[in-house]
Amino acid sequence: MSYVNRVIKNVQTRYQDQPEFVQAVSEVLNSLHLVIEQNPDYERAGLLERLVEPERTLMFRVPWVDDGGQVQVNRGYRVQFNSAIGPYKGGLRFHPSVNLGVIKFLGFEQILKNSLTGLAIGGGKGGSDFDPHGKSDREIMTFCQSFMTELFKYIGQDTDVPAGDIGVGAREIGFLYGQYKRLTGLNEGVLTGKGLSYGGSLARAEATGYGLVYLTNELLKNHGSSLAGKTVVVSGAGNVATHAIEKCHELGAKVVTASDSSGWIHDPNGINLATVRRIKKTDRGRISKYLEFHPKANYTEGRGIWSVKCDIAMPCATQNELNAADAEALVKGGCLAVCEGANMPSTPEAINIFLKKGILFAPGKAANAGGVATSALEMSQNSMRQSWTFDEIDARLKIIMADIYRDISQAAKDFGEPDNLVLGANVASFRKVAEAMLAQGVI
Ligand code: NDP
Ligand code: 2IT
Repeated sequence: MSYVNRVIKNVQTRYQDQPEFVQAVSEVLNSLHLVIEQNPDYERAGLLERLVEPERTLMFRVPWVDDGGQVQVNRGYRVQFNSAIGPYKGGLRFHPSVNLGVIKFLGFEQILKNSLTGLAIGGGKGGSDFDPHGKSDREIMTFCQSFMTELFKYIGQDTDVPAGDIGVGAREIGFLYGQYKRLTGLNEGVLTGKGLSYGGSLARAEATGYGLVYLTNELLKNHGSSLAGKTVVVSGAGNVATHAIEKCHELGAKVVTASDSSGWIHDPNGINLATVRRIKKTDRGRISKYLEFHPKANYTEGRGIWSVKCDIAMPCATQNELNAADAEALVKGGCLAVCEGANMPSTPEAINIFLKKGILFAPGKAANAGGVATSALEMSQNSMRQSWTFDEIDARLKIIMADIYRDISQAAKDFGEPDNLVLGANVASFRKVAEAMLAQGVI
């Protein structure tokens, strides 16, 4: 059995209770057969075994008191996966579905995504099974303070820099930052996605969604097309989705859907973003409320968003939200490109269908890397005690996304499958991590 297959098999056998982690590892390692064959020294160096084993895994109790005076207990996580390229960097997710396997899949993807940005950031991820839905601001604050009271011991501006992800936005980052400062006395860039008044970066909030659209535009441009006049299906209604919708509209495309974990809306006239923001961001309500403002739109409870006919699909909600049947529906509807805003939103079966049917496909670790790249720009500004303008950061983001597209398509060409950007992204990102790990010895 080949080295790659042996490592995949070991991970599969050992982590049967972590299906998302096994899925992410299998996808990446299956792209690496040729690179590994070309570099026999990798096996002797145990490179893949080291890559799939986090440098450090932290799990901790997060006790907090709810508004009724009842003590609640959640579990906190931080997986410091790989620091070969730089300090651990990656978001925190607060969602009831969070468990060790989910955080490990996100951390593993993050190593490779961060490598693609070309910036000096390693991979990490964390979070909790805490559900922010329906909690008061005081409960959110109390939870964040308790979470940070344990986490602060292990993070720092040069060691591990968390940020937001699902359920963690500006409000949560503010509470986490305040508690870190209170415990350490340090005003340092230990978190990214901070508010502008205390060290945050302009354009960080926009960066993932905008970056996704910039990369999509590069992809289309290189295939003789553009976003102008295209119909786009976006899932989600959070940070990534809303900024993707905004930039799509700016570039002349029409986004006709948005969704949350309850269901999805279809507005053939084009999604009214101000309404979505009012419902989801200001009121923290359900997307179904959209109909009260736009009665001609449709709301469907549950799944089914990918049955809407479109030119471009952008899954921006969560992992495995787009399966084989959804992929078939997109192909049937004449979809041209699928670009992932979320982390691992397409199942392996869905990706195989896209690749087989010649749909342009940009995997999340490349397409959504604009967020973490801009986090690294926030770290730079914090270290320099400077603030750059929105336009400066947006211009850098555009260049970073164009460079990522160039690097992954070049790697795909180098390995004989020019249209396979899954292969391109996995190989291009892995090569840099592998080189850094080899250079630093057995650690
Ligand atoms: P938000 O919390 O801002 O928004 C998440 C959205 O997805 C909400 O609309 C939420 O609905 C929906 N959602 C969450 N879980 C589920 C689920 N299990 N089923 C269906 N819908 C769900 O998160 P982000 O926009 O930040 O993150 C979205 C995706 O993008 C995630 O995969 C994240 O890892 C990825 N990502 C985020 C980056 C960032 O900078 N924020 C960077 C790169 C990737 P509801 O309101 O009902 O919870
Ligand atoms: O998945 C991701 O890249 C993020 N949630 C952003 C991480 C970050 O450190 O900005």
